[in-house]
Amino acid sequence: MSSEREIKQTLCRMCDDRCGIDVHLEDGRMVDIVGNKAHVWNKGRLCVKARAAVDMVYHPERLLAPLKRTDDGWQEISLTQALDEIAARLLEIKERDGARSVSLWKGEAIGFGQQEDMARRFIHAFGSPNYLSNDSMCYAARYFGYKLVDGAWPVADLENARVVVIWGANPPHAHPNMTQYITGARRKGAKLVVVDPRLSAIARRADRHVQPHPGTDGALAWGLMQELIRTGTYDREFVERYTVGFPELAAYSAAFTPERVEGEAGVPAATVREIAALMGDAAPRVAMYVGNGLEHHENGVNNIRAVVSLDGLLGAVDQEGGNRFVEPVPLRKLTLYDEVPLQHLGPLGADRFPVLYDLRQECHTMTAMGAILEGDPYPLRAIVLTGANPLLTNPNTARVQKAFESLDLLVVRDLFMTETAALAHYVLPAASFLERTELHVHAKYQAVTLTRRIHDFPDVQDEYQFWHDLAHRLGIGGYFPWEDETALNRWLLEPSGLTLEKLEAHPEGVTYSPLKAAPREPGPFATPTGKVEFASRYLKDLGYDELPVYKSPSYRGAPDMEYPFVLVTGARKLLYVHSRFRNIPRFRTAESGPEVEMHPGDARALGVGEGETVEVTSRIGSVAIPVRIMSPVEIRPGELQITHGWSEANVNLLTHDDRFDPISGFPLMKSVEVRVEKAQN
Ligand SMILES: Nc1nc2c(c(=O)[nH]1)N[C@H]1C(S)=C(S)[C@@H](COP(=O)(O)OP(=O)(O)OC[C@H]3O[C@@H](n4cnc5c(=O)[nH]c(N)nc54)[C@H](O)[C@@H]3O)O[C@H]1N2
Ligand SMILES: Nc1nc2c(c(=O)[nH]1)N[C@H]1C(S)=C(S)[C@@H](COP(=O)(O)OP(=O)(O)OC[C@H]3O[C@@H](n4cnc5c(=O)[nH]c(N)nc54)[C@H](O)[C@@H]3O)O[C@H]1N2
Ligand code: SF4
Ligand SMILES: [Mo]
Repeated sequence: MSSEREIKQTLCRMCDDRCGIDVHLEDGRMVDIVGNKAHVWNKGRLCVKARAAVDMVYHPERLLAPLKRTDDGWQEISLTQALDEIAARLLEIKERDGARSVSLWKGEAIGFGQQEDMARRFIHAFGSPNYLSNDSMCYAARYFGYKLVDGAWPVADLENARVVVIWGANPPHAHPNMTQYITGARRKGAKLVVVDPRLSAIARRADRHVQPHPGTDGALAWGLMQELIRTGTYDREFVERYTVGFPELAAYSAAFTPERVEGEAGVPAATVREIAALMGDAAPRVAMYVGNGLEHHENGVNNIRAVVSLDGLLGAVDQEGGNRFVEPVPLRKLTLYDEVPLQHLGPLGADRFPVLYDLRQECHTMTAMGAILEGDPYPLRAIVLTGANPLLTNPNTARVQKAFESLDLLVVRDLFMTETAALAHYVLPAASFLERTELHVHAKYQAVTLTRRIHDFPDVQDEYQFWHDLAHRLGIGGYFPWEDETALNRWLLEPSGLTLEKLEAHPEGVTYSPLKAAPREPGPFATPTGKVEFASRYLKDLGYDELPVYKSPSYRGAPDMEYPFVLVTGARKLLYVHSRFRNIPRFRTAESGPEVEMHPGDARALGVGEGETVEVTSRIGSVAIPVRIMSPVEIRPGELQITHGWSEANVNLLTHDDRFDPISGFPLMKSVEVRVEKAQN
C-alpha cells in the first residue's frame, strides 16, 4: 500500500525570523520541512535549523507526561492531577503571602505577540503584577533607545537605502533572512557599514568594518555627530522642524573629536571622518539596524540613544531609504494593564528601573532573585515558567540556581528536561510551535499569518489551553472565556477586518494595509513633544541625564589589572538558539561544543594551543573551556568571545547581575572583565 503524502503550510518559529514553511507529512507524520516560496518574508529560503523541527517534535527525550518531584525522584502523574495540585499550591501561597508573591516567567522560545500577552493576562488576572521575561535582557533597551528619541521603533528600509549600517548585530546567524535584503541593497549600489568589535559573518561582507572596543559605541556615535555638525553636513531643515534639544546635543558633541574617539573606542580618527562623510552624502537614505550587541552594557540605553540621535541628524527618521514607521495591525488587546492596574502592588524592579515598567510593563528578572533570596522588597515564593531556561540564560547562574532552589513552588513548562526544569516541583510537557495555532505579524510587510497545528500529543497542552485550564481552577476563568486558541484568534482578529478563513486560505500571509507611500511630512512622533527628542525631559524628570551622555565602560574607565581581558558573550551561532538544540545530534557534529574565541597573540602569550582548555575567571565565577584561536583580524587582542547556552561551560557563571545599565536594568554581559589561565590537568 502506498503511503499518503500531504503538505501543510505554516511558519517556522525556531527563531524570531518566522519563515514560511511547507511541512511534508507521510501518513500524518512529519517527514520534511522546505521553504514556502510564496511567503512574503523568506520567499522560500530557510536556514539549516528549520528541518530540525522534525527532530525536535519527535525527539526521544521529548517530555510527554507531567512530572512531579517526590522524595523518590520524578513521578509521572496525570494532567488533571498536576493542574489540580498546582492550582491548590498557588492558592495557598496567595492566601499566605499575597498574590504578588507569585510570578510568571515567559521565555524567548514561545515568542512574543499573543503567547506573551496571554501570559501577561494570566498573571494580572491572578492579581500579581509580576510578569517576568527574557526581555529583562533583550529588546527593551533598544526599544527605549528608539522610543525615547523617535517615539517608536521604526523598521530599517534596507531596500531603498544608499548606506546600510548594521550596528552590533549579525544577521547571517541571528536573522538569516535579513541578510538577503542587505545583499539586495548592496546589489543596487548601497554601501554596507558594520560596527562590531569582531569580524562577524556580516562584517566580512561589509564595505567598511568599524571595530570599536565593546561598550564604546556611544563615543563613536557622538564622534560621528560631531563631524556632521562641524562640517555642516547634517540635515538642518529636518533638525529645525522636527527635533528638540539640538543646541544641547551640538554643545555636548563638540568634545568628541575623531582623535578622542580613536583614544576611547579604538576606531582610527580617519575612519570616523570617512564614515561621517559617507553617511552625510547618502542622507536621508541611511538605514540603520541596531542589534543585541549594544544592549548588554553599563551605558547601553544611552549608547543606543546616541546611535538613534545620529539618525535624527541625518534626517533619516520616517523617510524612504532610512528608518520608517509602519502602521500596526489593529488587533484586540489581550493584556489587562488598563482593566486590572496593579502598579500599587510594587511590580518587581519598577522602583529601581521605572522606565522598564513604565514603557514596557516589564518586571526585572535580576531584581526577582533578591525578592526570592532576601525577601527584598518583599518575598517572591512561586514562579510558573514557560519557554525559558534561565539556569543557562540569565546572568549570575549561581545566584539564579540558589534562588530557584529556594522557591516554595516552581512549575516549568518545556519540551525537554532542562537545567531549569530539573529544579522544578512540577514539570509540564509543552506543545511546540507546530502544535499550536497563532497569529503572527511581520510588521515590515504589514503581513499577518496564521500558523497551523500540524501535530498533537495527548496531555501536551498548548500555552492557551494551559492558562485556560489553570485559570478555571483558580476562579479566574472569566478572563479566559475562549474555548481554545482558534476562538481566541477569531476574537483578536475582529477589529482588523481580516477573518480566520481568509488567513487559512492564505498561509503565505495576508497584507492588512498597503505600506504608506513615503510621507512628505515626517511624524508626528510619539514622543512627549511630538518631535524627535535629542534631549529627553521624561528621563530628566526621573533623575537621568537628559542627553545620551557617554560613559566609558568600567574595564576602560577604571581597569583592574587582575582581570585584564574583556569578554563579549552571546554572539549567535547559526545552529543554536540560546540553550536550545544541543540535543540535535547532527548539529553537534557540525558545531561540537563551547569555546572561547581568542586572538592568536593572546593564545601565544598564555602558552595555549587550539582546543586546549583554559580557565576563564570573572569577579563572580569561573569556567573551564577549550580555546578557539581566531585569525588576527577576526578578534582584537585582549578581547574574548564566548557564546552562551552550553551547560558544559556556562558563560553566565561569569556574567554580572549587579552591574547593569541604569535605565533599562539590563545586565553587563558583553564587556565582562576576566582573567585567563591555562588549565592545570
Ligand atoms: N551571556 C549571555 N546570555 C544571554 C544572552 C547573551 O547574549 N549573552 N542573550 C540573552 C537573550 S537576548 C535572550 S532573548 C535570552 C533567551 O533566554 P530564554 O528565554 O531562557 O530562551 P531559551 O534558552 O531559548 O529557552 C527556551 C526553552 O524553551 C523551550 N521551548 C522550546 N520551544 C518551546 C515551546 O514552544 N513552548 C515552551 N513552553 N517551551 C519551549 C526550550 O526547550 C528551552 O528549554 O538569553 C539571554 N542570555
Ligand atoms: N541562531 C540564532 N539566532 C538567534 C538567536 C540565537 O541564539 N541563535 N537569538 C535570537 C535573539 S533572542 C536575539 S536577541 C537576536 C540577537 O541577534 P543580533 O541582534 O544580531 O545579536 P548577536 O548575534 O548577538 O550579534 C551581536 C554582534 O554584536 C557584537 N557586539 C558585542 N558587543 C558589542 C558592542 O559593544 N558594540 C558593537 N557594535 N557590537 C558588539 C558581537 O560581536 C556580535 O557579532 O538573535 C536571535 N536569533
Ligand atoms: S531563520 Fe531558520 S530557524 Fe529562523 S524561522 Fe527561519 S528557518 Fe526557522
Ligand atoms: Mo533576545
